[in-house]
Amino acid sequence: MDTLNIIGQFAVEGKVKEITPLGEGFINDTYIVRTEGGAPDYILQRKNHYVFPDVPAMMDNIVAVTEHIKRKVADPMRETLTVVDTLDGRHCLQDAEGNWWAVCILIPDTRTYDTADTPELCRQGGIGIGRFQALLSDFDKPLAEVIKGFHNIRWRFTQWDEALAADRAGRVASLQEECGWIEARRDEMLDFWKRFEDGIIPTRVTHNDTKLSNILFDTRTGKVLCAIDLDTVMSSTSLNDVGDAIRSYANATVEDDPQLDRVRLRPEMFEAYMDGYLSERRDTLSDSEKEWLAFAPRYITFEQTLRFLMDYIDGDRYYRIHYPEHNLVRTHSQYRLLQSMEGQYGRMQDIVGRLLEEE
Ligand code: GN1
Ligand code: MG
Repeated sequence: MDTLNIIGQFAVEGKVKEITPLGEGFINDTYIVRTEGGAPDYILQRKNHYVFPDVPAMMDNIVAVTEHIKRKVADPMRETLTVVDTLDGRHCLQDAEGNWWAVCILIPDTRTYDTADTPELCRQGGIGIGRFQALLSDFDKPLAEVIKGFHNIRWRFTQWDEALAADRAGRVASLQEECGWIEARRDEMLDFWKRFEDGIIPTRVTHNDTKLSNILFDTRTGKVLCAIDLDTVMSSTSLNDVGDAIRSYANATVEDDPQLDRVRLRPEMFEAYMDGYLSERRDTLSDSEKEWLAFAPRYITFEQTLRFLMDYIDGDRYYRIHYPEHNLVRTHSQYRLLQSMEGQYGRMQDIVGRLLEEE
């Protein structure tokens, strides 16, 4: 694939100097495009159209949301992403092989993190997502559902039941213990989700992939700048954004650590994240959202355990793997984190309760 040819079809400034792969997404392929002179550098992405069946609709979501944010912030070129259109004015491009490509401006003097080493970093991350949600609280255009039932556990259980019945990779028989972890929590998780379906927990514009590495920090101030990777921006519950963030910020290790004694929820990181989040959202959360805040990390960590295990059962079709048992290792590691959250649930509820009382 000729990335130089692809970038040439977008309305970028300056002459391209080099194009290098960036990072390790599970889903998309990402490149940094460096240009000569004073022109900006860019991020070029090949969007995974198996995961995102309608890439143009996804890009319409991203443009609508980023334009809304730009109208409200002090520094619109740094406080959200800027999508670069093609020369003929589209938000993405399909190449001859059917791949979809999109470009945005690389925001200079920024960095991301893979693990949170300090409570201050967690607090900043909480501010980042809290602010993101707050900036979009008056967004009223419909958003496309870019991935059906993304954080909808009822839909995930439908997929799960199908995956077990199909047993595509012939692995189910050897996974009885792991399947039991999922089944034991089915009712509890559906019970939570029903509150969202019934409208008790409100629908909001949410990011849906709030792990630490999707937040950009300003290297000059050390403060949070904005949420990136807006592929999954959709209408859902705010709680999922908090839960997914805690899943990564508060874990003492990476999400696929095979050494399970390193996996645990760090309450001080949970507290710091919640403190930052609530500083932006305290006044706008509904009572039902407040009530379920401490449960949210359990919900998303459960869902992630299910998704990793389901992909292993399916024969590793969704997540990029780096070794044959990778999805099973991810499953065990996420399950250990879930157990750690369950064990500390009372403490997590106390922390949230205390923070909500503070002004
Ligand atoms: C995927 O590719 P990435 O890192 O943005 C996934 C998330 C998972 C995450 C697990 C669209 O995100 O939902 O939480 O992997 N994104 C999609 O690390 O499925
Ligand atoms: Mg993502």
